[in-house]
Amino acid sequence: MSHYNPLIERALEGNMLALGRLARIIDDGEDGAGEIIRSIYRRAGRAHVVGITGPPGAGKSTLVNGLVRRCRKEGRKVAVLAVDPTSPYSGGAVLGDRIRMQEHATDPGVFIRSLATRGHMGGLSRSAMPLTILLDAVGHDLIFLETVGVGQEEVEVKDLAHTKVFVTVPGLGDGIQAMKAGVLEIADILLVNKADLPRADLTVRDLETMVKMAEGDRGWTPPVLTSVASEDVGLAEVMSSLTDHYRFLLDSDFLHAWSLSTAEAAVREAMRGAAEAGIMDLLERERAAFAEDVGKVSLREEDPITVARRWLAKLGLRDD
Ligand SMILES: Nc1nc2c(ncn2[C@@H]2O[C@H](COP(=O)(O)OP(=O)(O)OP(=O)(O)O)[C@@H](O)[C@H]2O)c(=O)[nH]1
Ligand SMILES: [Mg+2]
Repeated sequence: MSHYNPLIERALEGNMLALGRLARIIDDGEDGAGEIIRSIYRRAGRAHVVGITGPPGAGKSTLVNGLVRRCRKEGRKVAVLAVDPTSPYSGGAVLGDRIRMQEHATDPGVFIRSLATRGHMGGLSRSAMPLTILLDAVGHDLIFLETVGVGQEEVEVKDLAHTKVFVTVPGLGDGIQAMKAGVLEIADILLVNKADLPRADLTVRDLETMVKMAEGDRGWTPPVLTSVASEDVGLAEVMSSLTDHYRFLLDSDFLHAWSLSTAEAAVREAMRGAAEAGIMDLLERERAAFAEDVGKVSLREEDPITVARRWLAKLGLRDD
């Protein structure tokens, strides 16, 4: 039993304030985060997690806003986590996304949060995984993760999202960029947004050619779709492609394999976190003895490796 249980109970009943508080505890990396995950983990596993990745300004937030609107019409509960790697120092919300999503601000069926990456390499904030588990556990049917894809960073989205949508816009060299970033290997849906701009058809053709060339044994050929997110054009097709892909995963072995790999990532991450916390606690408790050893290393009476191993042995992490 965790003393977060009353809060968790209320969040499960649909209380947005309670959910917001739990999300904050997790996002701030407070000690309670682990307790919360332990309490709710078994309830998760029902949400369809969708990654929306693409270059800055491609229209990702506008698209998500439109998709959320559609989901709400069907009565589905939705959550949006937007990751903003461009402002690592803001440590919190991205104003622009808030404004664009304002339409849903008072809707209790929509949970929206912006996360800063806080320097964690890999395109997603470290709290993205536990937050996804929380949002899943309290009954969101769909969870959108919006991330800017520059270079390889978005690849980590694959650990969290069942369905990865790569958004691009008409213009020179888009297709080539997508190839470079290894996007085609992980994208499940390719979307040319801003199809109202010139040369959208060329971009579509480029991508279609590349999809054909990259065809592997995934059992799923990524469709190349077009949209004008700002005019709500093409979003019905995106929505039905999302559903098709999820159904494909459910009907194949891929979901099982995917669950195993995310479970492994979660356990590894939890181990890393626990080991780190154990080390910090130990050094805090035995500060004087540790300072003494550090002194020896600085005087070259001992080497850092030997000293580190001796300290890890106290935690049972090394026995040699
Ligand atoms: N012409 C046109 N403009 C669009 C379309 N979709 C979005 N926009 C505009 O493009 C701009 C950027 O849209 P956002 O939704 O903020 O793009 P984003 O990819 O979320 O941007 P970042 O989060 O900053 O990476 C806004 O001014 C939108 O109104 C579209 O289909 N056509
Ligand atoms: Mg955005």
